[in-house]
Amino acid sequence: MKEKIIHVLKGADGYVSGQQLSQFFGVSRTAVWKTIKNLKAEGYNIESVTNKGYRLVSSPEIVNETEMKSYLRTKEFGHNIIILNSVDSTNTYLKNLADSLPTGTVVTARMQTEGKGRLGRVWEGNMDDNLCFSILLRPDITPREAGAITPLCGMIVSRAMNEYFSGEFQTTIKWPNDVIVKNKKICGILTEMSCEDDRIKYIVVGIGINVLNKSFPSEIAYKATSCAMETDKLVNKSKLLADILTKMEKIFNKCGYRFNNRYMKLYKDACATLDKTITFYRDNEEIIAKATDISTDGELIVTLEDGTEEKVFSGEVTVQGIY
Ligand code: BT5
Repeated sequence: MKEKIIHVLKGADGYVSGQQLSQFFGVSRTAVWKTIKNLKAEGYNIESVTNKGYRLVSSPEIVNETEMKSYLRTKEFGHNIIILNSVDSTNTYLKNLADSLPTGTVVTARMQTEGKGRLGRVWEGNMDDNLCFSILLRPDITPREAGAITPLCGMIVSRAMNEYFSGEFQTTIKWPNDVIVKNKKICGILTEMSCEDDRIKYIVVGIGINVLNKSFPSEIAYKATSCAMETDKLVNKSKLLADILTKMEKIFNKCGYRFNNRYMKLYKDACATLDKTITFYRDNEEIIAKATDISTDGELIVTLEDGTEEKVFSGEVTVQGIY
């Protein structure tokens, strides 16, 4: 009922009367009034004027279940959502409960006290700066194949953000999975999994998007950016989250969870590393090469200065002009 009323108020040009809403949904006017009261308690600013009805003035600035679901177009992803004020890490929280939760469950928080990057690194973010969330997946793939999930999610987030921020800014991907805007990182992804024998029990994909940050700690200021630093457009985090989950379910259902040929064009189109000069380390030796292609497993194919080709599997590459 809450989602339905919000949907009508959003689509309305002006006021909608309690009478109209009660007739439309076949409920009493008291039921409408109670629902509006609950929506206000959730942070919706709804104006009520006698003899005119209700008008939606603004939606909550933090992720809100009703708001998110009013945009969500999925069968599974995001239907079960846990919204927290503060948590150590949404990934850790979801992993601890994963065995008892349905696939597609999402955990999001206004603040992480121990936001994690890969290899024990830290993911920075103050209260309400980030849209940070984790999603629980149970794909039927092997642990080795799961290496594709992070870059695929990077590509999906990049596409969803490009649609959301169309005309404002464009994102691309720094191989394998940092989402970047004008050579600076706007989103990081951390995938963690639990396996049994050679099968995956579950995968938790954690996504952190810098939304409202106005500045960053000095160590990362040169390579980090946020939506607020790139555009004045107000960001509805609930919609952005719903858009990402909708795209994620659609693409995974259509193309699967393996890095296959169907993904190749989508990934290459999003990847800013190709055709650039890169630096990587092999046995502590610094190597300069040109990034020429992506392999069917998602590795970066590079051409060394002597013309030989090599595959770079993961880890740190510095891309000229990026970071
Ligand atoms: C990542 O690791 O980029 C993965 C970040 C995943 C964060 C999400 S938030 C929801 C979920 N819960 C968690 O606890 N984590 C996930 P990595 O590629 O290792 O990059 C980490 C590096 O990025 C750091 O060492 C910094 O240099 C830089 N960094 C840290 N915070 C940043 C930020 N807010 N924006 C841009 N760069 C940042």
